[in-house]
Amino acid sequence: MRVVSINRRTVERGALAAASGLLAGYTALAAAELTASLVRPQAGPVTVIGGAAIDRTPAALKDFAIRTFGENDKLVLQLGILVTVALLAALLGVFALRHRRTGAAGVLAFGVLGAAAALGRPDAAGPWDALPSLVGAVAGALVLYLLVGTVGGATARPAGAGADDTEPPAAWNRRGFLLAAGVTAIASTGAGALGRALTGRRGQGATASRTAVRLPAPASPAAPIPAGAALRIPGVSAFTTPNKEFYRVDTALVVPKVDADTWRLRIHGKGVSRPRSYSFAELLQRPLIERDITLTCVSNEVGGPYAGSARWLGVRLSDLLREAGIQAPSRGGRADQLIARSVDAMTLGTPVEEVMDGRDAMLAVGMNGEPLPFEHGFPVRMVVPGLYGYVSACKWIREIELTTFDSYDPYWVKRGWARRAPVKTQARIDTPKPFARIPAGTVTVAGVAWAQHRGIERVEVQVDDGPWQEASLAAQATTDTWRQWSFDWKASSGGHRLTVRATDGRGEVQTELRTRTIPDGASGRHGVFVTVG
Ligand SMILES: Nc1nc2c(c(=O)[nH]1)N[C@H]1C(S)=C(S)[C@@H](COP(=O)(O)O)O[C@H]1N2
Ligand SMILES: [Mo]
Repeated sequence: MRVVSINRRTVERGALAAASGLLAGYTALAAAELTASLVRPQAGPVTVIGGAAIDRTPAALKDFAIRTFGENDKLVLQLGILVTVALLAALLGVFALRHRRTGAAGVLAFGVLGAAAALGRPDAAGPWDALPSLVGAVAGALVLYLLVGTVGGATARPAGAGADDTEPPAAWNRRGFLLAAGVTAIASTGAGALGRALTGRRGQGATASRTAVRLPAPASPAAPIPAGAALRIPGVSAFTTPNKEFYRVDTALVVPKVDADTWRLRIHGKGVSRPRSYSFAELLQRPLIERDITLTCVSNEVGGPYAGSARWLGVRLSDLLREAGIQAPSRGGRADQLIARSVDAMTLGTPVEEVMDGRDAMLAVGMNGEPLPFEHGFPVRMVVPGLYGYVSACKWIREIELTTFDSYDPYWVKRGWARRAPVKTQARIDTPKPFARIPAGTVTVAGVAWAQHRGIERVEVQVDDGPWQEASLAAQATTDTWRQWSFDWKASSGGHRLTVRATDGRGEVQTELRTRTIPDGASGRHGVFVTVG
């Protein structure tokens, strides 16, 4: 009986120690959050460790994460970090039962790791960025040391270690522990909430600057969208994607909130005879172009959701480059790569030739009639028709540097993606959905197809292994936008496979060759299985 009672007390102590560890971890994160709100929200430990993890994730794993978790991938990553911190904290708590000082020192060691991650971020603002992790760790270590102290340092010897050993009196008292733990939990929750509130207030200047923006009318308006560009078939992607539904792909765990009033864009580098810097107001005073352009992500699987079309308003990028004295490489310009840098230290590399070949490459300030949403790059982002987002669409841009493909690899290229990446021709079946059950009779098969800057000339549908049949095309708004299509299918009972393929404006049929998204975008044809009857 006695042995059993010793074990129970040991287990009880262990549980309380683990709880102490959890509380210490919670306190550490809360204190770090509060400190980060004063220093820089992006310097918080979860954000810097998450950022470091994103940067080190192999392309294949990142692809898997995007495929599996979609736009929730960042949430999953952050939850993963929290679960890991909780596990480590609980373990440290149990460990601290026997080695109180070393346990507390362990918390400090994790703080040092967090601080190192903070200082190693490409957008680190300075030594202060280490502070959130360090302050959090000190608070966490103190909590662990004190709470485990109330649980009692020495544990009972292992069962059976000697029947005559009297068990040490329970050094902890349940009430004392609960009181200390309760106070800690409340204080930490308060600190965390205060931190979040302060972080929210930091973004107020940026929010106010966005609210104050009055977008000027374009000097060169977009051509009206032809009435026939939208087929109005239920289930087909809207021709213009509302901002709230527009896909979002980036590495930012905290959406940058940039104050447009202090924002500036610098243009410099190879072949720049007149380095330039522009304020947001200066950009708005220039003649603006307005264009419908479909944006697609290189991580989009065949049939995937990472494509969207918007009406962009912005400054023609080639105008700014010419002002800086830059020539296209085909005209003897020395720089063939344009590196766009964002406020969060992302780098994207775009071919100068494409930007200057007459297409509507722009520094966008407006998206569907409003200033860019923060998630989509406020105050200014790049948009280049015909190129995947990762080689063109820099959000929260702050700098353009002219260089060469030989001398510099931007962020994604360092991680295995191609230096140059024109958008591949794709057609997508939006309706019926994969594995849908539909009644026999006439079924409208419909979706969108895109081959930006080449245009879509033709879309065909194949039922099972039958012949390719011509789909009807909606009007083509511009070659830079996607095009809706539909096909009336006389569906007979049974299981069927529907496959679609597009032909671009140059007469090139979309390949059936299936490739992965890495290194330069997925190819292959979208198909869905459906059951009729
Ligand atoms: N600063 C920054 N800009 C960025 C990215 C990023 O991670 N950081 N991702 C790029 C990628 S991969 C794509 S596909 C587009 C997506 O733009 P959206 O989120 O507005 O749809 O933004 C591009 N611009
Ligand atoms: Mo992308």
